Amino acid sequence: MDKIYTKEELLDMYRNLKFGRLFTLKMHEAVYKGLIRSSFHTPYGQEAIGVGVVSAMRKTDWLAYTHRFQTGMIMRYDPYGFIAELFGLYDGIKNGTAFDYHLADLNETGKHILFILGTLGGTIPMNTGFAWARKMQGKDDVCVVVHGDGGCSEGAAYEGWNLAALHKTPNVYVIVNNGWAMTVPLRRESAVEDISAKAAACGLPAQVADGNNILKVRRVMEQALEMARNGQPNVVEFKTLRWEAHFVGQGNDYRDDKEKIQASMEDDDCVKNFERTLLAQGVLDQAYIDQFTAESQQHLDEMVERAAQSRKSTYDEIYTMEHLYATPETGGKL
Ligand SMILES: Cc1ncc(C[n+]2csc(CCOP(=O)(O)OP(=O)(O)O)c2C)c(N)n1
Ligand SMILES: [Mg+2]
Repeated sequence: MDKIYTKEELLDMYRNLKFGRLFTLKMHEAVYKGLIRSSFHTPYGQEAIGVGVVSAMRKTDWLAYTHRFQTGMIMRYDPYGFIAELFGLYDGIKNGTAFDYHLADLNETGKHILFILGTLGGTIPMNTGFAWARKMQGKDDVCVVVHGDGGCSEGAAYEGWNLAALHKTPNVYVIVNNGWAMTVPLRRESAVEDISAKAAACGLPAQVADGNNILKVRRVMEQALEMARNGQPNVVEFKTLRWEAHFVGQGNDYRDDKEKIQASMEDDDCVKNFERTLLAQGVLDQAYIDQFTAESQQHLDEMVERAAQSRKSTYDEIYTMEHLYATPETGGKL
């Protein structure tokens, strides 16, 4: 039977989901205002995956995220620090040196964010190794490695999955199958529609679920985490659709599935669907939605204004940053 969540758990998921959508809209606007000068990869349409996955995880479980996983990341990190980091400014989580894609926090008492590589696919074997090391150390935390459909078409992914299945590393591999990798549709990158079938061929149990239904995402993820904690690495594939271009400003002319996008926006919007479900169950009412939306928008406006006032890190500050370089000032340690 499906797990039943408490009202507080449901409201918590809702707030994170709605805030994630509003955050995306605000960052989209920030690109056009010239406040974000790196690429911003909008997660429109797939926000439920970030929220569902992170809400199922323990804070001590490790997360290797992707460039389109912002809704999960702002649950782990203070959104203000994340915004200032996106703006490349001193107030950012890594003082504006990592932007949104190269944050890592391997401190035992920190945010448990794993290293990720800009080279797609490589994150998978690297964090299979990390999980293997944790197992050898006798820890019971799970390493969740998120990847897109495109990233899973890189050879490195299969090396990682093979090692995981063989050595029973405590990993859950999350595949966000949104039908596109940059300008390449799924049908031109993979002969198999369910990418997870390829992980299954390596010996990993696989589940496929609707990524636009936050409750399904969370339930499937909870099962996957339990399985991994009990010694069985596995893979979950969430089906969704990328609504926009790869990054803000790319343009969407190459998309040949505009009708599908339209239908998804109208009938399969993860935020609207969850709102409808919670309204029908009486967990919240329209007044709650309106008030939360207004408060979140104000909060986002204030954070953007404050972040925009932050300064850039100086050369000397960057050079001596402990989290970037091992220097004489840090005693040669990272
Ligand atoms: C090995 C490699 N090839 C190409 C790129 C450039 N690149 C960055 S993101 C991306 C598309 C990724 O698609 P997917 O994994 O499906 O994630 P999505 O953008 O859909 O979330 C590409 C091709 C890269 N970073 N690494
Ligand atoms: Mg993709």
